[in-house]
Amino acid sequence: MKTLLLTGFEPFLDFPINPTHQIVEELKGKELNGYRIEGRILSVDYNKSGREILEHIHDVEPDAVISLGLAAGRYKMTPERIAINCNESNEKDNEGNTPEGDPIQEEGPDGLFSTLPIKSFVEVLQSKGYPSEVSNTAGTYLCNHVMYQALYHFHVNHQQVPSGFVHIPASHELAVQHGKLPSWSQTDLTDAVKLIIQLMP
Ligand code: PCA
Repeated sequence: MKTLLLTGFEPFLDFPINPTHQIVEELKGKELNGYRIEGRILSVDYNKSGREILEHIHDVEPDAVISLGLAAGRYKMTPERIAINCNESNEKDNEGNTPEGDPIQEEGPDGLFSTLPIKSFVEVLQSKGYPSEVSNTAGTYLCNHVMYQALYHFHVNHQQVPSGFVHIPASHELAVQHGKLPSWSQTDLTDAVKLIIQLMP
């Protein structure tokens, strides 16, 4: 059986919970579409999260990687098209880092495209009534960082492992605690991720 590495993140900034954590907890160990799901939670730390995802790739030897991140304020499920070679944030990560446009990989290309079937993800989600569109920017915070690190790893090692990132909206639970966010039910968030896993080659 093939293996899918599914990653989420710990809470960060003023978001007391991260719904990606719950999705990963729910799906880890399950078998879907011929994949056994290995779930891992990443730190929100520019100095750690890239190393963590590479360690998980090394340990799990996945046939595919889907990373999930919270995009609080977005109301659609948004597969990301591209990761850029840049760390920048005015807002602190969980260790207080605020990089100012440093490259993620000194020798890396400016951008690396997702190798997930992002158009098919959007089509299937929309066909089931879930708001979804391709996003053309993953920002320059930890989600972009992790997406770039995984894609760069497969790029330099010439490995054809589908890999990429999907940003998700807040859950109702998070929205109530936070006070000002569009949200989906946690069940819908998890079901939407199951739908995209069903499309993995
Ligand atoms: N979302 C952040 C980092 C962690 C997360 O879940 C981001 O969009 O970069």
